[in-house]
Amino acid sequence: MIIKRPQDVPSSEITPEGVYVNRREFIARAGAIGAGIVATGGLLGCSSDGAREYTADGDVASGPQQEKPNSYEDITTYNNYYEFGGNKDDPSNPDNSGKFKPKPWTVRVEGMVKKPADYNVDDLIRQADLEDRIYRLRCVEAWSMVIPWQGVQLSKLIKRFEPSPSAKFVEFTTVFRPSEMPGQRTNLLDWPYIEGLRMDEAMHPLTIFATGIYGKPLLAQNGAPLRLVVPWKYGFKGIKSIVKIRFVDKQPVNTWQATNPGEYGFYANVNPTVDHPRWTQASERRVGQFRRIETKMFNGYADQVASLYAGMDLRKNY
Ligand SMILES: Nc1nc2c(c(=O)[nH]1)N[C@H]1C(S)=C(S)[C@@H](COP(=O)(O)O)O[C@H]1N2
Ligand SMILES: [Mo]
Repeated sequence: MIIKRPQDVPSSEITPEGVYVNRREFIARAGAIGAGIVATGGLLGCSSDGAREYTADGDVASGPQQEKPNSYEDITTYNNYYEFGGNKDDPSNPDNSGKFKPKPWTVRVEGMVKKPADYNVDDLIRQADLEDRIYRLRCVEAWSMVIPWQGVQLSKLIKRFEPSPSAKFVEFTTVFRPSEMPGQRTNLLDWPYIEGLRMDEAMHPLTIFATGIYGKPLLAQNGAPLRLVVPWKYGFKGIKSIVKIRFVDKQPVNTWQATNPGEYGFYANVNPTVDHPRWTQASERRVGQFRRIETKMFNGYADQVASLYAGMDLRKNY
């Protein structure tokens, strides 16, 4: 069971005015809001499928897979978001992401679907249940973080869009705004960034669209206002600042696969037995710690997702 946010908290209170305008002020205010949430207790959930209770210090209060979440500072300053630059500290630098406007935001739903439309992101999220979940993010360069996300199960949104039976995959696209995203004025990648999931992966209860971290709205560097989180996959599947969801019958070509197919595939399941050509995937370093830890199959979510890949050769389908 997941304890939900009270329905009577308007999203205008969860997302304070001016949040994205002045980052320093936002962090100060969000800190106060975050402490408030911890003090009231009821807003943070504990569940069997991902969500955990955490304290103001980030300690996990209970749960079988308890892991200490990374600090808000780590999560918001060590990022991959090439639209804001190629270094880990580029996306949080206001020189790169300070012009980005995540409000208002529209998501276009199209393709093989009964209810194609432009959906306002606040309406979309308000109508779904916002849940708190702690997931490990595993990046392909063998680092990881544990992040307390807020988000909605993607399956709940997809059901509302009513995909047709011929839709076998979902393709996601990041916003293209070179005037707000300096990386898009370079050829670091082919823009816009694209990702894809098989329909059953998109419908899996662990897959969420995240809108917040530690009870605070997502900052630009983490993919504001809406990004994908697929906890058993490598980090690059977690496409940020999504503006388009397309239902298709053919496997989409994702950006990293198009850029370097020998190194990055479509599935990107965390797999300690299949090394990346340039580095081991058998162990990882948690950001903020020095010791390396053993990487678990499917990032530790094997009991919940291994059946999705029964009979597939995971060396070929990397
Ligand atoms: N649009 C877009 N989405 C993206 C990326 C990117 O460069 N552009 N980087 C990906 C990679 S490689 C990782 S590891 C995660 C990092 O998410 P975080 O910065 O919130 O931890 O975002 C993914 N989503
Ligand atoms: Mo990554």
